[in-house]
Amino acid sequence: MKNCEQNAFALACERYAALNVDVEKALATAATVPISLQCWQGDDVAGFESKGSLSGGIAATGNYPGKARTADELRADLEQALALLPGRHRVSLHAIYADYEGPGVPRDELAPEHFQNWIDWARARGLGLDFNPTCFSHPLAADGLTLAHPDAATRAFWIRHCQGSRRIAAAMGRALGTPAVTNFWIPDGSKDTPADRYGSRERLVQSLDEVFAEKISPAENLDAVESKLFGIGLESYTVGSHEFYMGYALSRGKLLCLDSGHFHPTETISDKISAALLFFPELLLHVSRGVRWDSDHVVALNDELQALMFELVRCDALDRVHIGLDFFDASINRVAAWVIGTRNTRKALLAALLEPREELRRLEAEGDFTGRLALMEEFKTMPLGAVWNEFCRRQEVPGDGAWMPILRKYEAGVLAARQ
Ligand code: RNT
Ligand code: ZN
Repeated sequence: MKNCEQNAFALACERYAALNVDVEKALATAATVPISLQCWQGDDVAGFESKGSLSGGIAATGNYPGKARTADELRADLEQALALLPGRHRVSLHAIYADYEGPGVPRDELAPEHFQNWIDWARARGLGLDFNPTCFSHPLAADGLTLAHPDAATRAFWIRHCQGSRRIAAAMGRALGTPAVTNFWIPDGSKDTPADRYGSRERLVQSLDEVFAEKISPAENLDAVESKLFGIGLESYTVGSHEFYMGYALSRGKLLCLDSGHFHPTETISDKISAALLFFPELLLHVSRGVRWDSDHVVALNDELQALMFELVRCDALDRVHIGLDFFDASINRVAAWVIGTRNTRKALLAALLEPREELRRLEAEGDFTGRLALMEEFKTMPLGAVWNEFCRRQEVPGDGAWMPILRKYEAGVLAARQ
């Protein structure tokens, strides 16, 4: 078997070399690009704050056994997932995952000390951390409005929470020596047609300006804002639409976050990358998979994921685009969901790095669109799998076909004991 795999890799290298593709270079780059794992896949976006239910127009469906109930369990699950993932990683935390002893702290009083356990854990494992204020699953977000709320006191509460979140993120960035990307996503919108859209959007601008008033070094924290098309129960209007945040982020020097599940079904974020990169120094991605009403299915190795990774590589933008994951599925083994979605993301990245870019550009420049199409199509059946398994071997993680047995053991041992 070992010999077969080595032969398969050697043959694959020959095929790519014939197209002038440097496989070694692709392997080296694929290993260094960080992918940020969303902590919330581990427990259906529940967090440790209360027993309240998930709100904000998002939903995790399913009740697969074994979900993490404590920060220690969540970290154990993350470690199991990370052990099966090649390449560099970060972990993205939400404010509701604060981990501390003693009485509960209101969200607008959360501070770096409530995340010290996470920081210590990340430092010990060489992981960077990213952060998200949690503007949902809370009584003050019950009517679907937070930073755009008409009530000034409610708005002020969420502003304080978002301000505190930036300080928490900066502490993480400082402690770990790599800036945390703090992503601001709010659910604000309405189920039915509003009479005054301008007012709520104007309030959101004012709230965000207050949130970002404090100067924080980009060496410690980077702010991103995330748009959305609609949420469940918020079908008619979203305050933070794509145009809203394009304008806001551009005028305020913030990162634009593009979530692949947040646009019309035939509208893809892959096409937005090159346009946005001409105006934004940096972007954040929420790599996800929209299926009908749900924007958060586990990332599959499909055409859109591949198109997205092609764009990052073709635009030479791997150092300007932060890759974060954003899916949550409670209907399958949650640790496996991380592994499947993350491996797919990096596999698509590796495929993009193996693209015969120069040859395709040459054909395009010469107006040979027939040749371009022929090569793009034939590229799809190039021996990516052999290169991927070699990549996993060098990164000292199991190749395809070899990680699932490890996870089944983890499920039978650790997860089953959580009943
Ligand atoms: C919701 C947004 C947001 C959340 C996370 C949990 O539609 O995509 O990014 O999924 O913050
Ligand atoms: Zn998202």
